[in-house]
This record gives sequence, C-alpha cells and structure tokens, in this order.
Amino acid sequence: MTQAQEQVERATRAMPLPRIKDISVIECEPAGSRLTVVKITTDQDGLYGYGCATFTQRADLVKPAVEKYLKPFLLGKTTDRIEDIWQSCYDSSYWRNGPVLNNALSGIDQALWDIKGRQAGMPVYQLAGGKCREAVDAYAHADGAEYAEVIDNAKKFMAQGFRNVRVQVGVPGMAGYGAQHGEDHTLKPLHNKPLFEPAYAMRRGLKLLETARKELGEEVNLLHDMHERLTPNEAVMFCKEAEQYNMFFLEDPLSPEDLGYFQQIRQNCATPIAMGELFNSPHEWQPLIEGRLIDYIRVHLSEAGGFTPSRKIAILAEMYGVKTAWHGPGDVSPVGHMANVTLDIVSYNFGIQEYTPFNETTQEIFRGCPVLKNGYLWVNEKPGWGIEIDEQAAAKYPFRQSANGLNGGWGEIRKLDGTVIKQ
Ligand code: GCO
Ligand code: MG
Repeated sequence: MTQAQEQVERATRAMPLPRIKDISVIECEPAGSRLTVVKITTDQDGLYGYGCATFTQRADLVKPAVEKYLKPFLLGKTTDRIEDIWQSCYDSSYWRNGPVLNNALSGIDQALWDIKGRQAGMPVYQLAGGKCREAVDAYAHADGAEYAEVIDNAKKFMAQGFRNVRVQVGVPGMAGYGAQHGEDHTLKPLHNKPLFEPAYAMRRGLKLLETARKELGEEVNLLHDMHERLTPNEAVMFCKEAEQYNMFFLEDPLSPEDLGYFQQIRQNCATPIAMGELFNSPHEWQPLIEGRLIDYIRVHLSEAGGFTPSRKIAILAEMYGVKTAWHGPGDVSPVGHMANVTLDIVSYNFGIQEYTPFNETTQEIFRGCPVLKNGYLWVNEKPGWGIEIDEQAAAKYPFRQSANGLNGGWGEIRKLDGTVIKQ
C-alpha cells in the first residue's frame, strides 16, 4: 500500500458514519400548494438533510407514511447507503409504487443525498459526476382566457430572456387546465359542476398554436400541455395537426391508462412528445422509453420515488435518445426543484426544465432556491441541495382549508352530459 493509499484508508476508518437520529416532516403552504419536506437529523452535530415529498392533492397522507412506517424502519441506520436504504424502504411495504409511498420515500432519499453532499462539502451535482452544462434552459407558462392574452404573456416572458414558452388558452364557459374561462350560457350542461368538452378544447388548442406561431415568430420554442384531456383518437389528431407549428413538445397527450395509443401518435406525425408527470411505476416509463415512443420523459421526481430512481430513468432514457423534462410546477418544493436542476445539470440528455417562480414567502421559508437569469436556472453551489429551511417561518404558513373543502384534493370536471372527465 502506498503512503497516499494508507492515508485515505486511515481517514475513511476514522470518519464515523452518521446515524439517523430523527425523522420529521415539515409542512407548509406558502403559495397555494401544500408542500411537504422530510428532514433527517443525524447523530452528528449540525448534520441533517431535506427531501421533497410533496403530493398536494393527498398531502395529509404523506406525513403518517413517513412517521409511522419509514421512521421506525430507519432510526439508528447509517445514512451512507442511499441505494440500500432506497431499496429496502421500497420493498418494506411489499405493495409499492403508489404516489403516497413514493413521495414519502422520495423525502427520505433526497434528504440522504443532501446529507451526503453536506458531509462531502459539495453540492449534490458534484456527487453525481459534475456539470455538463453551465445552467439549465427553462420554459415559462403563458396562460390566458383569450388568445391575445396568451400572446401578450408569452411576449413578456420572451422579453425577460425566455427562449421557451408554454402556451395554454381557456375555452369559453369551461374549466381548463392552465386557463379558466368564465361563462358561456349557450352550452347548457346537464349539471352544475365545472364543465369540459374535449372537442371544443381541441379546436381552441390548435387555433392557439397557429396564432402563437404566427404572432411569436419562428425562433421561440413553443410547448403545450394537453393534460390528458382529449380522447385517444383526438389526441392523435391533435399531435398530427400540430406538426405544422413546429412544437418543442406536446405534453401528456394521453393518460397513463392509454399508453397503448402512443404508437399511433408516432405512426402519424413527428411532433415531439413529452410524457410522465403522473408516472410512479417503472412499468409506465420503461416501455415508452424502450419503444422510443416519446421524446421527453417528464417524471415528477418525488412521485417516482426521489432522486435515486429518477437518475436511473435519465440514464435509461439517454440510451434510447430520449431527453429529460422533469416536472417543475408549483406543487414541487424548492428542495424538489433543486433536485430537478441538479439532475438537469449532470445529465447529458437534458432536454428542458419547467420553471415556476418562487414567491417571497416561499423564499423566506426556503433559503437558497434555484435562481433564474435570462431564462436559465442556476444550481446552488452550496453543499447538498444548498437549501436551508426556516421551520419557524414554515409554521406561519400551515396547510389552508381549501375552498372546495376537499383538503387539497381536486373536485370533479364533467362533460355536457354529466360524464366525469380527467383533470
Ligand atoms: C404541469 C402540470 C401541473 C399539474 C399539477 C397537478 O405540467 O405543470 O400539468 O400543473 O397539473 O402539478 O398538481
Ligand atoms: Mg403537465
């Protein structure tokens, strides 16, 4: 053994392994979404970590999943074996891959990465191999009830330096993903719930893409979220029609229940397709990636079980020429956003990052959020995720009573005849 090797050996032996002393759950609602973050405290002074476990529609269920099941399983274990802990937690419920359990597991997983980074004195991106780009190209959301409003908003984002803009328009009288649109008394639904008719939305959506391409020019990258609301055949038609507008991607044309239709989209057009924010099982992303049926994998990191499994998805996708576009809406905590940006910056096959601004309250609670400059997101250079949480500030913004009385859950949306439709 050389002298240098001996030194490393001695240093490693001397370094006591941190053990998990406590696991707690921080909940807050600083900006309209119920955010859940897991904190792992170790037996070493000042060594702890945070992980995003946000599942806003069933937020109250994640905390007990962590406290009643993962905490007793993990107390006293060393923090250094992230893969081993991930696999053993995953397996310990026997039935797995649900959103509550995967989010709970993500909270643990990301907190362990944070701890490892803090131990090493390095940001997590260094532990994952280091940067392969300087910053992360992001897209902003331009919404509006009418076309002109969407275009105005898109222009504002472009003026701020965004090269990529997602456009969503409302449908008169209907509930819409991205943009609501008042009343239309000619519609006469057979119920008094929020209304949605796929065919109307399809016509509005295509008109919007045509208008956006005409008004915003050839250079800007246009994106659009279909939010799994059309019928499979309408989705095929939509993607085919949209080909002429040269989209950056169309997102979620189909629901996870209709994955079998992706083949038809592929056979009919070359419109780039992004999919995956609702996925929580390898059975969902694996065939789409291996079949080269999508262009962007769009998993919500915590829904898939955290940083560890998502990194594997990125690597699998790279082998098949599929790029990443991790889900980055308001119902991801800043810790989760930092995990997104970390994966973006280390993955060769990074595609694009969805951007959501952090309001002042969010930044008061979460110190060290990713920073946006000129349409690019920048990773934090501090150890771990580089984020500190002010728990006292978080306590000032507890989960609020939601207007629909559903505790964060979504209500129903129905067609004219009263049939329930996907959100
Ligand atoms: C997106 C998404 C979200 C989801 C939301 C659900 O692409 O950003 O579709 O806005 O609707 O995360 O809670
Ligand atoms: Mg979406």
